[in-house]
Amino acid sequence: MVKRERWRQDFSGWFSDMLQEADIMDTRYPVKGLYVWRPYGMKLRNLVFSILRQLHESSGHHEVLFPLLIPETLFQKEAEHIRGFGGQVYWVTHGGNQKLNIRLALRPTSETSMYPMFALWIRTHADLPIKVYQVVNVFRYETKMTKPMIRLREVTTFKEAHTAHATKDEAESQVKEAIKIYQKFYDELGVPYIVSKRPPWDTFAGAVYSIAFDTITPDGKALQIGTIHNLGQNFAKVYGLRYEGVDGKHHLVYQTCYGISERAVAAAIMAHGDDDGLCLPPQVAPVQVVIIPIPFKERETPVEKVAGEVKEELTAAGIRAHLDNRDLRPGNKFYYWERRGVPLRIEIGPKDVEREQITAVRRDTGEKLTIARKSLKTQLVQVLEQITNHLRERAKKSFQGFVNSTTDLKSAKELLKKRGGIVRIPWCGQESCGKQIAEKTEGEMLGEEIDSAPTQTAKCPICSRQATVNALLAKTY
Ligand code: 5CA
Ligand code: ZN
Repeated sequence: MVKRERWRQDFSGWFSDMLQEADIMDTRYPVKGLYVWRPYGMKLRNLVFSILRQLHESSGHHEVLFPLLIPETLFQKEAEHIRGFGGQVYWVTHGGNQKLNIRLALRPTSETSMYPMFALWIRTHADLPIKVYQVVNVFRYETKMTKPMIRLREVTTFKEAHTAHATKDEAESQVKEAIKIYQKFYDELGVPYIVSKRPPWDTFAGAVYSIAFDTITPDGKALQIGTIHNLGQNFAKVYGLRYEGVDGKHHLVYQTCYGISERAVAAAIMAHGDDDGLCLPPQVAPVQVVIIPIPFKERETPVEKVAGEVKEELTAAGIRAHLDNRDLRPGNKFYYWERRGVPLRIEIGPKDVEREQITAVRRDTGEKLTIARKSLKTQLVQVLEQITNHLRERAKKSFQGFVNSTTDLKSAKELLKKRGGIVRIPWCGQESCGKQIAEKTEGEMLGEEIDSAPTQTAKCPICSRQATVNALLAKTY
């Protein structure tokens, strides 16, 4: 049985203790909203983002790297964008003792640094599409409560992709491709999600519309773990992104952008953890298999030597294996690696050596397996795959328990209050009704669910007109 009392009831405490205990982050850095990645956390972060990089590369995105500083003159150009981000920008005002003529913004996101350069790169239709991404730090002076990995003032790992296209249709398809990329990414991590189109009042600053991925925290709140924005021609107009078409005329481009931060790492940690600590999906576990020799003083058996051989064998097979030969009691080592979420522990004692076998213990189920040395590699690969699937299914089940449907406001409010999670309710799609639905249920409107439709007879609970979409409501993080 998985123990998930504290994980559920004091998720916040569980999460911050885990970051510290599992050597993920040090949260004691003396600036609010800034934290330190520690070695094990850094490895985890890199493995998570290598999946995302791979998905971008294989779909024709190219990596770039833009400067951190953006001159105020460029930053201020898109009126909506500055209205949305203005209050969150850190400004560099001095160089040494010299006051700068033009203040420099620490990028809160990179539209305003990238697009003026895109304008220089785009001449004709042959220069399109542009599909680039970078993984950088961005700064946002967040005023809501900061939280390690979840709400940062320095987002250390911001994967932002930016595209430019000749036509509106192409930009529209790009949004669809981005949704697919994010689906694959979170499916790989076994992180459950729901996709919705944000309501107009919650659209990204400067976008035509925004699509968001939300997961649900163990304590029942919605957490936005990625967004995709169709920017239309809003930025193209102000930064002059024009191309010469086959018709010999000049046209404005259409753009999209989409981003995921280290919140994705937090999402993976929270989706799979339990009261004993982290429980990492094998794909991103810095150590996939830990080998712990169990020597017996009275008996002379080559336990250590065999453990070393097993480690070599697994490493050669491409498995991230670690041999823990520290001078500690095995029980202490078990605990140590359990907290860190290593998917599989191998124990090798004198009996195992004699019988040419190993004992393996799964982190997710606690199940003990005896595996013959000669079939070790193939069996372990299979077990790791079983762990991956089990974690994904378990997280999905827990998520589904948090998504409820209803048709009336009163029960929506009750559900949000008692069970939390996400509540699905029919909506006519009008802004004024949407705002009232949120108000009357004391929830936040995530938006209209993608790939879902209300029944033919469903009515908007405010105006009683026929519902055209399903609204998603939640308490948010
Ligand atoms: N330029 C666009 C797309 S790259 C953009 O900035 N979109 S965003 O503001 O929605 O950010 C993308 C994702 O980054 C969000 O969905 C959220 O998951 C994450 N994020 C945003 N702000 C923070 C923050 N302060 N700390 C951690 N993650 C954040
Ligand atoms: Zn309505």
